[in-house]
Amino acid sequence: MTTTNGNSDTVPIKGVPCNNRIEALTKHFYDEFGCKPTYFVRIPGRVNIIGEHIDYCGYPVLPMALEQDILVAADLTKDSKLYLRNINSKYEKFDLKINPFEDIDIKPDSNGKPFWYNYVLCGIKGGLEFINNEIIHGIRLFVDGIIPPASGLSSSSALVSAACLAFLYAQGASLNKIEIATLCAKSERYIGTQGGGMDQAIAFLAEKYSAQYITWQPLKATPVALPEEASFVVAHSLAEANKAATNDYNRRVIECRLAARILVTSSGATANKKVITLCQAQNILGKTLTEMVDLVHDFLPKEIYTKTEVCSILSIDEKTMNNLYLTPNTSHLNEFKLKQRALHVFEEALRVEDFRKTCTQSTVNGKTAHTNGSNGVTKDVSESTIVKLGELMCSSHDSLKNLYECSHENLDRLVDISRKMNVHCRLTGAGWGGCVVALCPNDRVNEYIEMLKDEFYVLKGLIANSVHSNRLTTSQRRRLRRKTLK
Ligand code: ADP
Ligand code: NG1
Ligand code: MG
Repeated sequence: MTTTNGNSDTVPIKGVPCNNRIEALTKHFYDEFGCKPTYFVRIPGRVNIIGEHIDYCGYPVLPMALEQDILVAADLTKDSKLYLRNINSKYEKFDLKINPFEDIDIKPDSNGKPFWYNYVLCGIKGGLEFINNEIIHGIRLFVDGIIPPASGLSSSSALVSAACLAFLYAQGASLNKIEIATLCAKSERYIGTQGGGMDQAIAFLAEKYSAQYITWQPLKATPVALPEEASFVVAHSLAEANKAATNDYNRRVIECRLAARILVTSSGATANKKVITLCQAQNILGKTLTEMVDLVHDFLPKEIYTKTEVCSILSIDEKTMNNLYLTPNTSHLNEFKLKQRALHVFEEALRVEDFRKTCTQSTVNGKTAHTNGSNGVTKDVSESTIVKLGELMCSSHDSLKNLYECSHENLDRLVDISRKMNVHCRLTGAGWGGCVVALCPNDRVNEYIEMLKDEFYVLKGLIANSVHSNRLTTSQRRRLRRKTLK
């Protein structure tokens, strides 16, 4: 967070650059509200390296923060109103009287797509609950976001978290990083998706030059050293997917809940809580992750389970199933893929452990790795380590594509193109569009990026400059011409 002096000059705060964006935002703020912002909030996006769709099942994940962020200029008001503006004119302005005695209603548009300001309202609603509705100040917020939206890099959580933090700062509330990360995870669920908390955790607990191994209950982040010889390249598939606009995400969440309950019930065990995660099921049964994979084959052998079948296995009626396990946007579903989802979760959790162990092992092929800095942020690792990490990322993508069915043809295309260059990548974030993250040896990064431009972005019509089209083969050039003519 950074503050200004309330006059025309922006005062640089330690660790926060007084850059062009802060200056531009200050000017926009002044032009709109006739006063300078008194503080700024900055929340990063994230890239998840491995551990996809397992945070809400209680398993550890391995994300790191990105430079791209949501930056918000803010000021207090004497009324209890929210005045919300966005530097990007496609996001319309929004004002709201915050009445502490009335619930903030967060409704999507008539097509079920959330309004952009709903994410801000989620943060404020969560903040209000934290202060027991004892609002002292209203706020003016001006948002400048540069995380590609709906792309699996967590623009939504950065926006929710920035709003929640800005609001709580205005109320003089005090809470630590773990508390605010937990509060923001809860707040974002008001948008309708039952997220696991990874995005908000890394938003507040990230450290420079390091990924974080995030564990749950209690929430904890442990820095993980990444190979110095390789870079993580994030590439956009050019397909966007707004997670709260469909029930794809919640469908996976509830399939995992049902699978967890059936595994426990079918094993003859009991669970105190009605809704349990797959990780809780594992703990109740006292099994290893590999044994859980075997249990899935034993107790969830079918490709598809109907609602009637699930009710019969759990000895409950449909109403109980709807109320206990399903969400408003999944209660009409009649078919569930339980085996596939549970297999992905247990195997992905195994991959996270393998990935982390490979990164943190101190001796690689007889060669002692060295660490740099107190938390061991950089290391020497051999080529075989990078190959091993790449293979884990590759298996993760295959599982997300085939078992979890959350990929997209453009993401698969990027993965296939990368494989040709022996670079491994996987979709990152929730999927159905968005980005891939690739692990590429440093000395091949430029070549890799050029290859992605030639083989993907030029053919998709995003770049068609002569430098790149000159490098195309005749058939590629023909395809591009056909595409351009369409
Ligand atoms: P992501 O993978 O980026 O988190 P989501 O589908 O969860 O994608 O959320 C994307 C939504 O967040 C956008 O459709 C938009 O409503 C909101 N959003 C993201 N960035 C901004 C921004 N800079 N300004 C306003 N709204 C934003
Ligand atoms: P994105 O793609 O950023 O919306 C979502 C969830 C995460 C996690 C990943 C999949 C939210 C806010 N975020 O991320 O918790 O489940 O998908 O690993 O729901
Ligand atoms: Mg999101």
